[in-house]
Amino acid sequence: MPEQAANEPTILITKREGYRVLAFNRPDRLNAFNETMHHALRDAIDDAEADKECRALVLAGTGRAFCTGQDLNDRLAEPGENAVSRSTLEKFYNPLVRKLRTLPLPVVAAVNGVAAGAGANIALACDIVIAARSASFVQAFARIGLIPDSGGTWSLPRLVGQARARGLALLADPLSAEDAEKWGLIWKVVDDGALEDEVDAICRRCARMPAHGLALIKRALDASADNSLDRQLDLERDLQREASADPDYQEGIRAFLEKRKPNFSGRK
Ligand code: T3D
Repeated sequence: MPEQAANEPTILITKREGYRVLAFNRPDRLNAFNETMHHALRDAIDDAEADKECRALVLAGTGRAFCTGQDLNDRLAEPGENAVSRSTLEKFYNPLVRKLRTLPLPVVAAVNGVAAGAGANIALACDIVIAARSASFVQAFARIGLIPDSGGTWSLPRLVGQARARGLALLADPLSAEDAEKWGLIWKVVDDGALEDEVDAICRRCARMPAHGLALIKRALDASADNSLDRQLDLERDLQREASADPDYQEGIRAFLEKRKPNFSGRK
């Protein structure tokens, strides 16, 4: 594959009606992250969040990969030097995962091809993960002496249980999209040619739903990972009060009783 031009954007932004697609765009490196791409992604997410017309966000990859995590070309250290002391975890990966989880709109990972290293765990940090049948997920870290990061050690056991999380992390074998769906790691696998349409349909649907309600659902589900049932019940009470104070709730009820489609008010 020809070397990518230096001035080529590392994140391609496509604005669609009601949502945005942010595509990793370093295909010659299977969309591995360099600093420029980290900055571009952070700016693109902030920009999408600020745009109240944007009701869902998609992360995707150009070329044959979704994203393969850190660009390892930037990680060869001199003898005696600690490559990870220069690591971008604190600066980029951790804030990115926190941002995806707390963003007040649904984030969809459209996994078009291999998702490896931090690329796999960034996909898993999204709210809905849809993968093309030819895609795969690789916790590649153990192959190079690292541990799963970008939330992998947190999300994997919660999604697939300890036995499978340990197998994936320690053996670093690729998991096919079909198995990822069977294991409950992702929402859905679709034929390669159907990925874009499937993601488009989901985002359009999200864009018509009660925006504040969806944001509160994300908050409740995220908090549940660390809460007792007792604390979660209290949180549900509080968030339900907040949800029901939103005009969208009344619109939802009216539309149901009048047997018509609701017309929700959007992000405020
Ligand atoms: O340092 C810190 O800040 C800590 C943070 C760490 C976060 C991380 O993500 S660590 C994990 C980094 N990622 C990996 O270890 C994955 C590396 N890639 C692979 O293992 C394989 O490429 C895949 C299994 C994903 C796919 O294999 P395959 O055979 O389909 O493709 P390939 O031939 O290996 O890759 C194609 C090209 O992409 C190749 O370049 P070339 O030979 O055509 O010039 C390859 O070097 C390049 N590439 C793929 N992944 C990366 C990469 N180049 C740099 N960094 C990559 N991550």
